[in-house]
Amino acid sequence: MRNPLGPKKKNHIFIITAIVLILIILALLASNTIQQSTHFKKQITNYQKLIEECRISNIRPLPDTDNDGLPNKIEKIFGTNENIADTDGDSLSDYYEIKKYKTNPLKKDSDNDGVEDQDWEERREYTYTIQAIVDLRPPFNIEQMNDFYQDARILQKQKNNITRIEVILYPEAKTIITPAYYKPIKNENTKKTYTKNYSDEMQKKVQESVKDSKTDVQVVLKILKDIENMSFFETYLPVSVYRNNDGEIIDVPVFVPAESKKTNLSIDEIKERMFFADSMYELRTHGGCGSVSTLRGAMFRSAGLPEKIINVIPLNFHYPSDNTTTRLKEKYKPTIWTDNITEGSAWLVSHYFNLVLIGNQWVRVDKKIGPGIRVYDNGPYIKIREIEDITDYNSDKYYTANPKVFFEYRPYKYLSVIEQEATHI
Ligand SMILES: [Ca+2]
Ligand SMILES: [Ca+2]
Ligand SMILES: [Ca+2]
Ligand SMILES: [Ca+2]
Repeated sequence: MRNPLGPKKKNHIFIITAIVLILIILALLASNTIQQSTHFKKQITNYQKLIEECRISNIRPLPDTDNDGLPNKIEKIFGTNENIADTDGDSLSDYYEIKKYKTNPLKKDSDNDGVEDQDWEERREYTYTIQAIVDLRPPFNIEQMNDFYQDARILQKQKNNITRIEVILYPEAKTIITPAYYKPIKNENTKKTYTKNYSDEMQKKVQESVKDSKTDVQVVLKILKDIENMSFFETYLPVSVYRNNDGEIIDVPVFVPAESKKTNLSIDEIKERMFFADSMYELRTHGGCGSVSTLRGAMFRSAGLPEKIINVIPLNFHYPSDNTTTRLKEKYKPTIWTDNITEGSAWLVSHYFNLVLIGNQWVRVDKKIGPGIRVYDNGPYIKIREIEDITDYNSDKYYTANPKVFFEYRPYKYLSVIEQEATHI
């Protein structure tokens, strides 16, 4: 006869052991998650620190199988799929969810409120954003206005060739710069243009100067360093471009401001110093943003790094009494903020810098790599388009340093600028 208590007792012991085991497993999992997230934070912080200290040239290339901008190593930490750019299929890439929107890359609907993460308003709930409603005249490109730092959509076509646009800026978006091993390439974005007119000799010299660079990031840093040591000629580069019926450039008159000390030079001599890359490189001189992005661009192209120029406009330009302007001024402490504009004085209508293909991502490059929406000591800026060459400018009618003309045509006019804090922490 079997002891009636036997199996029951055994059952109890079994259940208790099972519960204890489950508890141990749960505790281990929890501590592992905590460890993982602390470990992750530490890794990201170290990575960011390296980037911010501009020691990026020391970072070895990291494989990024799905080419979404997140190296496999970082995907492992987040639990995202290193073979799929958009793990949860909500149409936001893993990189954008983690670094731009701060939404959950593993859930289509991060906060379970029934609205998926890609929704225009929903994705503003997880990070600080600035919304600008702006009336823009051409030239601008709405597709190119959507990138890692901002989203844009057309609200309404207005009269007189004006388009009302909503732009959302993501000031907290920080690029992960993943270098690739340096290998010069030849394509559309490395060829010569009208002003990026690098000669064979210039190309040879540039390639010679970067020959010890192991990664594309090192090449970029080397070129930036070289430009730092060149001399500054003149801020102005207001150009008008005259083309014939076939669209070929016939003349590019350069406007020299009255107060310029360089007026004893001929127009051609001025162009040599601030307009054409080949002679700028030879004379080791350059002008303001449009000029220096031409020189930089020609040097990147010479080195076989694909490059474009981007055109940005300053945010909230002429509203000195507006509350948001005051706050943004405090936040970003821009060194140029045009409250009082006088005719003929140098003032900022728009700004130019470069996009360079680094490790398969187009990265913003100004004086440094990855400046985000804040360039130099100014900002924030809104990107309006990408161009190949500074003569694609063709907007001198509107974007002029003459305030009278500027205010008459209003190439852009902000109707409102509103900040919004994240509602989820
Ligand atoms: Ca990846
Ligand atoms: Ca991925
Ligand atoms: Ca996603
Ligand atoms: Ca998501």
